[in-house]
Amino acid sequence: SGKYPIVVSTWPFVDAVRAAWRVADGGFSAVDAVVEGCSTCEELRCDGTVGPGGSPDENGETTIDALIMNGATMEVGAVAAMRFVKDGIRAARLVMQHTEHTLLAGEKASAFAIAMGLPGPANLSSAESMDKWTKWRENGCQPNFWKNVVPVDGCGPYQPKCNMGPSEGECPASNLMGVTESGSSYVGLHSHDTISMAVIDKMGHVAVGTSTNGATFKIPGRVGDGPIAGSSAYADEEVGACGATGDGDIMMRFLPCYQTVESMRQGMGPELAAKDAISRIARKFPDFVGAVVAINKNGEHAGACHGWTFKYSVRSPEMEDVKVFTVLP
Ligand code: SD4
Repeated sequence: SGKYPIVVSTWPFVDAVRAAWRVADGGFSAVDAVVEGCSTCEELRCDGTVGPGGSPDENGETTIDALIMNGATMEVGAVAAMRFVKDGIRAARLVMQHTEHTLLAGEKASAFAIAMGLPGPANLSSAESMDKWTKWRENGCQPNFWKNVVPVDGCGPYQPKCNMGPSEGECPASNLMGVTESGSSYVGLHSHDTISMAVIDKMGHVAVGTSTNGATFKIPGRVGDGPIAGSSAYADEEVGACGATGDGDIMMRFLPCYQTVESMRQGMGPELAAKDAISRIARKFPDFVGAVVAINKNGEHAGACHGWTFKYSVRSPEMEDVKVFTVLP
């Protein structure tokens, strides 16, 4: 029918959506279009938080989390905490298309991608990422992602504020010894965005992909929601697809994209399904910041968000160019 192809992406990543649209409009598969769209954002370093040279971790290193899912076959490929290869979404596709695995992590994810022909080993740091990191250290290393610890020299290493053995339960307030409670803070969240993109191709096949540097100044080793199927993205071409962005540490506990797609399967429209998935998280974590965008097989799309204003981009046959939609919390 005339309603396909359709491309939907988190944020105003207009160039990425255009790139995916050209591929899908040319008759190529949803998977190809998703790879083209997400890798465009990696090359452009969208928002300074996707691709090489983006958000550094506490050690100043930039890593990549990426995922691709084929909603026709339910195959998934993903890479987590990949440090030496710039092409996150292409590495994820290699995992999906050439292995029986779903997720490769760390240095071995880089080694796999290089062995399969992607350029590397490459340094993912840039002048911008090192500058961000230097400023963060000069400003006392806030915000960070620790709770109940004492920084030994102001920027780590860190020690537990109290012993939390199995019988001791929660860290008692009396043991906090006057140390400023920074808690886990997401003040910097607006500077770490994810591209999560869904495509329905001309044949009606659906795919999704995600690529991100994860959370800015994360603890090294942290893996976010980016490479987790059902969390940052999900596609089932019987129903539709979903992409997510935001505070992945919390969102990945709720699999909001799986929730959204399953709600659409049960008959909810994209808007209700997206809102329901977000409100399930907000009920438990009222301070969380995040958003999902959903699309069903009729081409209806909607977003829902909490804690920030969300924007998503769409290109469909009835549009002249990419349109950006704004969603209020
Ligand atoms: C993460 N979800 O790693 C990503 C970051 C993000 O907007 O999307 N921020 O938690």
